[in-house]
Amino acid sequence: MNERAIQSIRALEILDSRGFPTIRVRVTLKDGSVGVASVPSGASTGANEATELRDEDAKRYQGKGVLTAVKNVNTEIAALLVGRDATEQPAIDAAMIELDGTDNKSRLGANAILGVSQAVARAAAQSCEVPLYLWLGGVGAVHVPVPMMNVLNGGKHADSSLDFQEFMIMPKGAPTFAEALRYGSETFQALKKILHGKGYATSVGDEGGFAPQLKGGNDEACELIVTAIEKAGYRPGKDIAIALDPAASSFFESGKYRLVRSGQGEKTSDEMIALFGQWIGRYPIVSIEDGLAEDDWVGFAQMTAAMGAKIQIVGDDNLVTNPRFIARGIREKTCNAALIKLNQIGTVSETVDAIHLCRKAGWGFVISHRSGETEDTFMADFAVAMGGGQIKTGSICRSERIAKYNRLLEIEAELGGAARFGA
Ligand code: 2PG
Ligand code: MG
Repeated sequence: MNERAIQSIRALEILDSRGFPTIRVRVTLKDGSVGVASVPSGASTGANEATELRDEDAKRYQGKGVLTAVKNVNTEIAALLVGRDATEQPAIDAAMIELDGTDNKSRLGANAILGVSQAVARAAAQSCEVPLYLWLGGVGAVHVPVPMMNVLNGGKHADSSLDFQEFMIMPKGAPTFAEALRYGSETFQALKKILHGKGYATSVGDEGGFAPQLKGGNDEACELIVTAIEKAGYRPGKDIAIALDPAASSFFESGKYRLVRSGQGEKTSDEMIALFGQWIGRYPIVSIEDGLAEDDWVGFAQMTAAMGAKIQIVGDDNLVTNPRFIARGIREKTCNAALIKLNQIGTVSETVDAIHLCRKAGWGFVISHRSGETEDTFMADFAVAMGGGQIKTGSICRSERIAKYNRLLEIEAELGGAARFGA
């Protein structure tokens, strides 16, 4: 009898960090190993993401219940996979994709499928008595990523005066992950004091960054971050750089970028690129994700041609962790890096495929959380396993974000002298 065969699969409807339902899956193997995984959920989603199956029953959670996805796991998916060897991740993922039978996992739900995919990986790791990062990444999994910490929230993640969704600090000059986290935390606290001193609110948005009504809008956000870095005793650009995710699809309407909240008016694609060009001259920005809208492939290519040699141009909503769109992005020189979110594509194996494509093209990649998260830390192990050297998992507050950082601290300590910080 195969001890690593799947004995049971059970799903449960739980809540995410916004209080909306999501799915948790528990996989048990014959040998008693257990893998549990919870699936996150985005707010500023790309149109081509795999489908997050919601019940659309207005009587429960405003239609956002996931009981259908739970049922799909407990019935069809469990029937398919019970008895299968949990160490055969690619075959298990392929079987679920086939069972679903659609292009975007809309029949069974990407949330249902990913929950199982991740829980299977965890159960297999436990059965083999290795940590998850080692199971997924092998002995080369020693690179602990540099965090991009989202200290000011705007766009769809907060009612602040910021059109741009994420203003992040990246402590790339730190010697270790533990030190990077300290740099980030101290800068976050310095920023809080500065905001307070200026009479701005210090309440936080969905990803734990501050969400103030800055009078100077997006520009003031960058200026305040530079001041906070200095106040905390660090050198902007050297110790700590800035990364942005404007999530531009969220303010792109009828062919124009509408910077309504900050009062910066309407901009064309060219004008947005010019604005970013000025900003990278003025602020220590090293990475811009979704600086343009997901359908603006031409603009993206122009932006990459204009500044891709200087900074990282990351595609998120346009590439949706999908090898098909990433391949197009590589062909058309749309970006030079991809954001990687397991739930945009829906299985562990396909996410690994997406990353392989990036590597082959010489692209960077950033393992990312969603704005609706849970206490699950799968992505921390996954980031170390994939070795790309970058992770984006929110601010330095709110436990659903900190859980990932704490897991990375644990991994770095466990790796000891073998640990490498960054790529
Ligand atoms: C993003 C993500 C995560 P959401 O746009 O990169 O920060 O946001 O999960 O809302 O899509
Ligand atoms: Mg994004």
